[in-house]
Amino acid sequence: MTTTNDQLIAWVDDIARLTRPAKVHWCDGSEAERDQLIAQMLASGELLELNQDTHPNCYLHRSDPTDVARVEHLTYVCTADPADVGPNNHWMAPDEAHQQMDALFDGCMEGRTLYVIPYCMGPIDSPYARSGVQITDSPYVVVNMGLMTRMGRKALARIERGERFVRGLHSVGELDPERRFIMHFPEALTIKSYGSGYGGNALLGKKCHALRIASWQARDEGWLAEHMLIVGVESPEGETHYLACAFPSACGKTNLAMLLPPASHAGWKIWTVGDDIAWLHVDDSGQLRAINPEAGYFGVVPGTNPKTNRNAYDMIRHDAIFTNVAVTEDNQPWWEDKGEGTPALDWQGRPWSPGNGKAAHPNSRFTVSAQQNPAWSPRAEDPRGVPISAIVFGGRRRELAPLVYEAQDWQHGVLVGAGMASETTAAATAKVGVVRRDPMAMKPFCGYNFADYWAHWLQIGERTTTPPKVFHVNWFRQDEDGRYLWPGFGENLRVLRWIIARCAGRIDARDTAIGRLPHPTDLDIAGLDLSAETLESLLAVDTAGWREELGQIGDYLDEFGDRVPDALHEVRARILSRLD
Ligand code: GTP
Ligand code: SPV
Ligand code: MN
Repeated sequence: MTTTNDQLIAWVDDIARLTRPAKVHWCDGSEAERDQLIAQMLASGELLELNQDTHPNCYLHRSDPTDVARVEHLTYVCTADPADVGPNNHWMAPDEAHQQMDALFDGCMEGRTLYVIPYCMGPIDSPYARSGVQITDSPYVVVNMGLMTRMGRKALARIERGERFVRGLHSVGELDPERRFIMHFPEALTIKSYGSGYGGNALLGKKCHALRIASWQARDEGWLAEHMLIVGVESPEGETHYLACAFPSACGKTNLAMLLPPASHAGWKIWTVGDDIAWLHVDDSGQLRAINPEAGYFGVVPGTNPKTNRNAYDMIRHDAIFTNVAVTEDNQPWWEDKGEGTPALDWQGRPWSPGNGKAAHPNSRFTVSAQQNPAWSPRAEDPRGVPISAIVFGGRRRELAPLVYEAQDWQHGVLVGAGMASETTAAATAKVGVVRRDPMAMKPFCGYNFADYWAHWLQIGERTTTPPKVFHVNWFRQDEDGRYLWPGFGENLRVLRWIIARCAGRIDARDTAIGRLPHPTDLDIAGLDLSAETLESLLAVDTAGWREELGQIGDYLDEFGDRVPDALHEVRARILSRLD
């Protein structure tokens, strides 16, 4: 297989000349191709077979121990004007960046195969979908891209019809952290990634294309590319509302997107449209709609068990790739809070010993096709996407942020998003558990200046007939002993019900300085082991704490100077005066 697209041929030739592979393989996305790659990786040891009786077609990949998560300090956006990327990104001049990267790529594929992966982000026949081609020397990346995107012949056909495509060049290189960089050139629709084989660093369709490059394109073209799950909530009466929810990495998107209603909620159904990325457009009638650009899940494994997420637990029992989990004596995958079994070998393949830390890496992941999700929405392939009733922001906050509150209006909602903060997690290689600002959960992913991004959000609201309501949730409040106050997981449906009742105008709310909160009697907590005092503290507004928080949000906005839209300063002043 090759292509009729001359530009694509010329680019692949250029890259082959630079990287000097032994072979070039054009990926067609077929099952035969995938089976051949898996066989090849089993032979080379890049994949290990898991217990095929308990976990048919499941494999384990152990990544290099220095290469286990995204590397934000090595991730750059390279544009002509540094002001365009803002203080939220690392910047390098494009010429310098290309020079530095091309020196790394020089001859790096000698003796290896160069794979050409045409892929499509979004339903293949959607006007909102976008194309890309990734070049890589990693068969693991090829197989993962096959699960995560619409990959191969059909994607190439779109490009051959003349559609522009994002060019992603990737090599695992020497997996040397000193020779590792993830560079984006949004003005040239180009990505160059060297020295990592892990997740968002290496599966370029995901964070590099569908967020960093796409957010830049979306600003120019009038849409949004967001770090959001998309979920449909169907009531027993058969009414479905779709919510788009932005939570930072490892803060519960996959879990909420495929939530299993608890026994107390017979008749309720949850439909997953997406679990990590949403592309949002205002349609001709002024309605906000969302598609999921991805076709699979690259999800956090630890914590997945029949009680927290039965759907995910069942989904990853067959045809899944595990990265950096432990294994049991009989070669089943194992992870912390799996709820059964004991580890024999840890994620690095060493005999397990508690002295060596966790058995599974905290950022160990599964890759599966979305079609394996029992809650996969029939609307997930709808080329026009689904209509969005509400935007929900959320973070991991031990204190302060209540269980749920509603913004006063769209402008306030944009401030709530811009002021988001969350504790850092193992999804990136930095200290875990530190509260940091993570606007719209996009701190690591917005490909341009946050100030311009907030202005763009304000404009999107103006283009809708009625902007969706905006909410903020926090499943992670803790008591002094570090115990979670809210049960979370399936029980989060109780909060979604309140959100939907608000969207449908069926329920009243308690107006406070920071926004609208549920009257305690309006949140259905029947059957939960939750005292009145705990509920009260989950729904309390700590005035002094919020005054301090809004002060910090003000300082944060000031880091972005006079590009910050006035409206955000005005709303902040309004909230502050309400707190006095
Ligand atoms: P990325 O894929 O990194 O973008 O993460 P995500 O937002 O999809 O996070 P995910 O759903 O995978 O959850 C991450 C971790 O949070 C897992 O260990 C979950 O078990 C845990 N978690 C998810 N939802 C809840 C919840 O409602 N309460 C509590 N306490 N933990 C949760
Ligand atoms: C995240 O870190 O938000 C992820 C995992 O979803 S990765 O694909 O590695 O970015
Ligand atoms: Mn993510």
